[in-house]
Amino acid sequence: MLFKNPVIPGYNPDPSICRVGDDFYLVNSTFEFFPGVPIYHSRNLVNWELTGYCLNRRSQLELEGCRNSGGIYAPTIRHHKGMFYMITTNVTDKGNFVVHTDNINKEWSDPAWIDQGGIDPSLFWDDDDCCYYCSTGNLEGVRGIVAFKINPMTGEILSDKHLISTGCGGQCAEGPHIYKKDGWYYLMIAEGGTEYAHRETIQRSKNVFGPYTPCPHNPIISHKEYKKSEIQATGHADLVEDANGNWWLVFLGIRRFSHALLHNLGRETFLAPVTWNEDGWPVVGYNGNGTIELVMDAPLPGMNDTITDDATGRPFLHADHSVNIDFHRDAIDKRLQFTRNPDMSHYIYDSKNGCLTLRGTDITLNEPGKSPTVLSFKQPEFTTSLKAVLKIKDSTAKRFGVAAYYNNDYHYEIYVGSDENGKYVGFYKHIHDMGAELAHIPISKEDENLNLLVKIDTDREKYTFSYALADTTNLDAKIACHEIGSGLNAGLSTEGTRTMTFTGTLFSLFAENGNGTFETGVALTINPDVDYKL
Ligand code: 6LW
Repeated sequence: MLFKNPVIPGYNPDPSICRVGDDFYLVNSTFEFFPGVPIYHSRNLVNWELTGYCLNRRSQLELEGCRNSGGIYAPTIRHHKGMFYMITTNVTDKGNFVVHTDNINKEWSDPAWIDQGGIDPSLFWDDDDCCYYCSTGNLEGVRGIVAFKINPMTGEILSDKHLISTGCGGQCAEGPHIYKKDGWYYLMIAEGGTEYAHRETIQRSKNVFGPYTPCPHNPIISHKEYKKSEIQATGHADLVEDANGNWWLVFLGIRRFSHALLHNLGRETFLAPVTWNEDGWPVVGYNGNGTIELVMDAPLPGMNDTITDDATGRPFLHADHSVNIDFHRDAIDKRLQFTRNPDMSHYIYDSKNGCLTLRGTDITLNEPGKSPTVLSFKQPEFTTSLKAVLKIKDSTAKRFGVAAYYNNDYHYEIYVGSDENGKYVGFYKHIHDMGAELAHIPISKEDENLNLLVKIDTDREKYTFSYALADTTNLDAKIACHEIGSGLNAGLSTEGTRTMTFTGTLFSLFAENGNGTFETGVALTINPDVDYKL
């Protein structure tokens, strides 16, 4: 069955996966965004639904003063004897912690903090039900992967700490996971750092604390020598076996939007089939060299209900990554996340009338380390069209609108502005420490009774912003829009950020210094990707 990577596109890094019966659950890191650690569910590993978050209370996730890309680093999700566990790191709070629940669709526990530094914690249960912890760490001055026995409910350390690996030759050994198969303990880790040298290696031992022997064909996945591929920086992986006995690897990767070594969609979640060779070592994909492709063919599990043949007549399991946020639904769409901990009094959701009013404060999009009034969802593809409707009448905000938003240093936005001369349509770009309003189009008193229909069209080069003044709340209204400005993908790319960041571009509804109301919802369609030569 053919499928297309990434299977969870857009800023969904550091994936970890577990299986319960025919159900797969996958989590990602979320850094300064709240709620934290999304839970995606699937039965075929290609169609994924966001069902909720592990960390949806401030008592679980304190992000006060969190720097850009601080907060929640890589998580691990595991299931053992009826209990789900998620272990991760809040680098802005007290470090490594574990939460648990016996119902993944209900609340998770408050954190059990673990007295171990480092990042990328993981859990492994042995056949005797003993639970082991591993993460990056520093033992007696040696950096590497640290492991010990743990009580996964309380975080209590139950054994000495062991340095079980310093990696298989790469720098930055991280993202460790331990598995047991055919009597061997397998230790899989990411090396090389999460950029273009990223790769995944595996080792094995007859003892959980080692010594471990490296796989002869390490790295098991790497694109660091596959420069012509659009996919780069593959690594930070997790292994899972499906109910049919087939094995799979989920891992992060990036997609370059052009020949340049730049990416704006963030690190995304990819999938590849795994087979075990006659020597008991995993082989990822089928290129024979640890590389993968955007479209792959593999024996997918579960209900393959959305199958259409591709141009050559081969069965292809498609996934729909369009986004339709409807303000008439009972609760705010789960895909909308806040920047750091929100003051919920600033978000007035009116499902009866199908509108969302944002109460802007003096914290603007440019403000570092704070929680502006903003709600964001992840940009899933290069070629998209977004539509939203802003209610001009009765708005009091100095600015409210829609942004292509990476963080407070990098964003482009179209908005209804208000100044001493009245209301206007504005377009603003902010990159590094430079920001400017590049369009300021007055709205007449009469037109203030109309709504502002805004559009953002994206491709592999730029974000194009346009608008129309219209007496409609219909997102599909066929109304000619006027282009007001554009901004390059390069200005919102991770490689261009002035501090090391790990996130990706979002589409964001925001308000500053007063209220602004959005009507109906937000629609994002995915357009055909152009033929491009990297
Ligand atoms: C993640 C770690 C990493 O926890 O980046 O560079 C961190 N490697 O594996 C954030 O994704």
